[in-house]
Amino acid sequence: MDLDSRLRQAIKNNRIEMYYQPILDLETKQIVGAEALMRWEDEKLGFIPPDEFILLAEKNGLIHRLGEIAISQACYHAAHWQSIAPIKISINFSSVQFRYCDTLLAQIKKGLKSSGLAANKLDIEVTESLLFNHNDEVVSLLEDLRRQGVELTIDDFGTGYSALSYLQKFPFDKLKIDRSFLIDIDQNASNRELVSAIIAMAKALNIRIVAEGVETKWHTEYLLQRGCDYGQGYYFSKPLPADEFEVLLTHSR
Ligand code: G
Ligand code: G
Ligand code: G
Ligand code: MN
Ligand code: NA
Repeated sequence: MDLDSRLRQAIKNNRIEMYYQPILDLETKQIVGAEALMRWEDEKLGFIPPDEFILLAEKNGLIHRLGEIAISQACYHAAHWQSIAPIKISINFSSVQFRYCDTLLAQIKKGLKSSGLAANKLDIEVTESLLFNHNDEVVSLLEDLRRQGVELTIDDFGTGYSALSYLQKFPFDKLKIDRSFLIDIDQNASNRELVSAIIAMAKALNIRIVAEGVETKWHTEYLLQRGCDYGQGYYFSKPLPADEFEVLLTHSR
């Protein structure tokens, strides 16, 4: 069976599962959110890397169905976790999912409604590429969501065609610094200056900053000292299945 058919089967058999990676307030060290990350474990092939199957799904159209699964699972879990802590849930959306804005809006509304999750607990992560070739429909969808209280985050910041003008044109709440900038930051002075500059720029625009790929104590201290708001990475926790994330969240309180 080819990967395409396997993915169809996996969707049918509920083999697509969301994992959750905590996002911490760097100052208080409290978990303030979680990023939902999609996982597919094939019976024969094991875990298929998300980069691989999401690219495939973007090509064969299954991405819209995967998006629906991500929204419904993540909203369901996040609604349940509100009784433990008032955390936000971040969901990734690829630009292809914005090709059908009506469908996407309907999926998000349904996810919120059927889970009972408040819109202000939902955070939507999009990449710079969405804005590179944007159309008016995308802009009004983002504005519509934001009016309802949904947060917008620009993901993988600094890796795409960064036309900085969009940061002023679009109403982003947060900016996520791509983890590639942090990898060797303790030794690479130019990456260090880049991270510093990104944080300063976001602050000037009143956008909060998340650093991903936080792997060491050094990272957390550097980021905190530079005024970065939130951190996410293996230093705190890898992405976890919902039940394991729930244990972590419970014990962190
Ligand atoms: O854990 P990591 O290997 O999870 O994820 C690889 C990439 O796959 C991430 O950069 C992320 O953007 C993408 N990804 C993970 N989960 C989802 C999802 O639910 N929807 C979309 N569109 N992309 C996702
Ligand atoms: O999430 P992270 O970047 O750590 O994941 C790297 C790869 O390992 C991903 O492609 C993912 O599908 C897979 N993976 C994530 N969590 C687990 C896990 O708990 N067990 C196994 N075997 N693979 C995982
Ligand atoms: O959507 P996005 O590209 O931002 O997805 C985040 C990716 O980063 C996921 O693949 C996740 O497993 C991975 N990730 C999360 N924390 C770390 C980390 O500390 N180090 C590395 N190398 N990868 C991480
Ligand atoms: Mn992301
Ligand atoms: Na990223």
